[in-house]
Amino acid sequence: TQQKEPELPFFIGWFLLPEEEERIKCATMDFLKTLDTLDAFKEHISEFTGEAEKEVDLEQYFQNALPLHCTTKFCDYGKAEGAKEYAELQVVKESFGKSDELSVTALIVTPRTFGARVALTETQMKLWPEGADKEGVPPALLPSAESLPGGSRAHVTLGCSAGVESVQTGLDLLDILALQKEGKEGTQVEMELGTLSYLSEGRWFLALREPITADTTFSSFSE
Ligand code: 2AM
Repeated sequence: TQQKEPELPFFIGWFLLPEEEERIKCATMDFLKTLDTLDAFKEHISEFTGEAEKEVDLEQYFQNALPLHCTTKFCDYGKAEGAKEYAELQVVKESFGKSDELSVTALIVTPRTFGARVALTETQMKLWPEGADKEGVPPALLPSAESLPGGSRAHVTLGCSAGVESVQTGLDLLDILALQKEGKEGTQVEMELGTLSYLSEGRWFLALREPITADTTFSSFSE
């Protein structure tokens, strides 16, 4: 008899509990509402709209269809490199269905993506695949990705602009972190949630004064 291989999911990661999802969505939407009214943001509005003077409603600008989560491994139903090996790791199998708390330490906004930076704990790093920070990173961004500590790419995609895929959020995050490391921060604005920095070309980074924590379940998603 033929033994059918168990199918691999679309992706694996930490999924926010429904009530947490609502809370995070509200808090981050409030931030977007404030951001697009700031003079500092309006000064660079053309980087979002393509024209100066035009207004943008960031809440409409970013869309997200998936449940809020932090991807550990994009498996693509087994087509992604290393998917099977990852799913078979003892630590992955043991963690399935378990609760875990994620800590969000910053928010990023670019013309392409809106995301939350996740600071992984040492234990959570055990679920972060080897080489995940560099996977599929465009050559121009690779030196940056390699210069940052492991887990730097960890994030929750909160939204993407029209036609942009969510994989872009992690790349935008790496890009911003590398610029910060080089000391390329421009304008800084103090906000209720923390310090907002502008990093040119429509890239914004909000370092949260207090991390936002969220309860999650380590699980998988398939469409
Ligand atoms: P995200 O983690 O930035 O949100 C389904 O597309 C999910 O898998 C999304 O959460 C997406 O991005 C993530 N994803 C898609 N392609 C990926 C890739 N090549 N590497 C890492 N994550 C990917």
